[in-house]
Amino acid sequence: MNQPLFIYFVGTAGSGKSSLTQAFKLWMDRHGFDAVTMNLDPGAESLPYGPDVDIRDWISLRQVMDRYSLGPNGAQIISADLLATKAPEIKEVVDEFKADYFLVDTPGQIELFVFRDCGKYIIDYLSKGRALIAFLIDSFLAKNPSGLVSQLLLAVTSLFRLEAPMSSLLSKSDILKDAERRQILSWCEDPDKLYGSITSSMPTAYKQLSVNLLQVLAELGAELKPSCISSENLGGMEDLYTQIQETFMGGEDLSKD
Ligand SMILES: Nc1nc2c(ncn2[C@@H]2O[C@H](COP(=O)(O)OP(=O)(O)O)[C@@H](O)[C@H]2O)c(=O)[nH]1
Ligand SMILES: [Mg+2]
Repeated sequence: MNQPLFIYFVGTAGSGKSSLTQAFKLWMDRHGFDAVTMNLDPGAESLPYGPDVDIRDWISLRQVMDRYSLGPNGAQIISADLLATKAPEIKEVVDEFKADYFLVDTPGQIELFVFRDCGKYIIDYLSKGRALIAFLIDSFLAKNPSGLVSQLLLAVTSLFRLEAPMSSLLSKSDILKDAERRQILSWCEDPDKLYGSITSSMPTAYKQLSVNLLQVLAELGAELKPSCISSENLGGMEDLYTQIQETFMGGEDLSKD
């Protein structure tokens, strides 16, 4: 492959982005694929993997706090904006690797990458046309139907903001009991079931809102139907790999075996 593919792991804080970066890298190594990890979170204190490319080499949250007399939240915002200014230097390092895949761990708080302009800027600068957003839906939050819908809406917002193909993943699926997993997947397949579960204890005034939101999700179709994945037991890694192939190569297998 000439041009590398970039997989951006995006999701709410704690949804498992850093863990999945580590676990998918492990899976790719085991299968003989050439993957490089990249950390884009300047505020990451400890990571479950040693990033090959690390934004902390350019931006230190502590230094931003000291320099601008900010607390951690303000410094996260400035750091996110600084991220875009470092794009040319990051690209130089990226080009040196000559890897097939870059697994990109995005900042802990989703709004820093999705709501500010730096996320789209970085994606376009590093990987225009060669980026997949792997959107993590946290299983723990998705057990509740409104938690699932809120995350699906965030996935739609991310798609809208980042303008790149997306795969949605039900992360940490190992924590779900079989019945819970089936329930979540059936909500994703059947909007009527989801509507029933979501409105059963909802005040009437908000039911129409649910109808409208679920209609938006139904119209967006397959893109948002998650597949289960677990960084704990490596379940679902092959499906993610297949989705990457289908998105960029029309299903052609790039296996090096
Ligand atoms: N059981 C289980 N826990 C996970 C999994 N992925 C992440 N976690 C845990 O969820 C928490 C948040 O994970 P992290 O990767 O830091 O999330 P991030 O904020 O999105 O980067 C950590 O305590 C992880 O150990 C998983 O697949 N299974
Ligand atoms: Mg993280």
